[in-house]
Order: sequence, then C-alpha cells, then structure tokens
Amino acid sequence: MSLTLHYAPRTRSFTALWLMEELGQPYALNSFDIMTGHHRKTEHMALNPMGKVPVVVDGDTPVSELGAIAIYLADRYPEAGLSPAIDAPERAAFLRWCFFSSAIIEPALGEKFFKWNVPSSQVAWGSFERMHEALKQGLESGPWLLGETFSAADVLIGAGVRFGIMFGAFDKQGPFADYVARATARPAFQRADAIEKREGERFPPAS
Ligand SMILES: N[C@@H](CCC(=O)N[C@@H](CS)C(=O)NCC(=O)O)C(=O)O
Repeated sequence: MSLTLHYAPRTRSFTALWLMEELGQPYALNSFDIMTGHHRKTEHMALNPMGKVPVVVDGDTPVSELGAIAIYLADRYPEAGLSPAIDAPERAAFLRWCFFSSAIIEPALGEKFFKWNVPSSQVAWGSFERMHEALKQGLESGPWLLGETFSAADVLIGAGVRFGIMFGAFDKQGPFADYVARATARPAFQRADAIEKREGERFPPAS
C-alpha cells in the first residue's frame, strides 16, 4: 500500500494535505509549483483529466475531487475514525456535508466573489444566502458537523469556511470563526500548515 499526494502550495490541495495529516498514514508528497504548468502535462492529466490539483494516488489508483478524496481515504483507512460506518445513522449527514462542500459552498463563494446574478431556484447551489443559512444551522450544535465526533467532512467544510473568512465572505467573528478556530487548533492542521509554509517558501509566488 502506498499513498502519494500530488500537491501545489497556495491551492485547494492544502485541504488534501490536511486530510492526509488527519489520516495518519505514511504518504509521499509530490509538491510542485503550479506556475510551471506541470498539472496540465500528460503525466498529471493521466491522473486527473481536469488537469487540477489535488490528486491522491493509492497504490495505482488515482482519486481526484476533494469530496471524493475525503470519502475515499476516510473509508479506506477506517482506523483514523474520519467517517461513520456505512450503516451508522450519522452516515447520511457525513455524506451530505462532504457533497455540500464542493456542490454548494464552492459555487456559492463564486457567486459572491464574482457577483454572479443567477436565479436561486435554478442553480444547484441555491444562493450564497441559502448556503450561509444552512451552514449556520449545521454548525449550531457542534463542536463538529456530526456533533462530538470530528470527521473528514470537517476538513472539507473547515477548509472552505477558513477560505471564506480569509477572503471576506464570512464574518471574522461568530460561529463560523469559532468553528475554524477549533479545526485549526488540531495537531493535524498545524502539521499541514507547517508543510504548506515550507513548500510555499520552496516555491514562492511570482512577483
Ligand atoms: N473541484 C476540484 C477543484 C480543484 C482546483 O480548483 N484546483 C485548482 C487549484 S486551487 C487548480 O488545480 N487549478 C489549476 C488549473 O485549473 O489550471 C477539487 O475539489 O479538487
């Protein structure tokens, strides 16, 4: 069994890096500068035809798309305790939040940042406001989305909310910020953040 994370600093692949650190399995990091365009070359496109990062390769099996990466890794390595069992009642909420991240939060942030004017009843994510309200409800009981148990869904949603706060879409104080503070205090997040800083220095942004 071998795991490799194909990753570039300052991208969404940070979320996969955090997942890998939560997983606690040994893995190789294939880190590169996204400005080199390596992710659009044949070798990487064979792993992810979208030509995007992150990609995780487990043995010979590539998996891309953060929601899929999270569910795949959490189920494949159950000893990490990152997903409820397939027949557990919490499984439905777990899957819902894993999909909510890519299917609802991501495009809703796009709507907010890029000022898209689209009919809420016809787009899959509804609207930024509807996403915000549903997420607020989801974070009400806490401390995590599934209650007392942290899961891979918290990595996906935690990373998305952190990004939303950093770029001004969510309040810097209140339940979203408290949730991110809890998530980023985790040792696995801290380790991922240190790796991200190290790799960011290795591949500094073009000036
Ligand atoms: N839907 C993808 C999004 C991944 C994504 O957007 N990656 C960006 C970096 S943040 C990327 O690889 N961009 C390079 C490009 O499109 O050329 C996922 O969930 O993994």
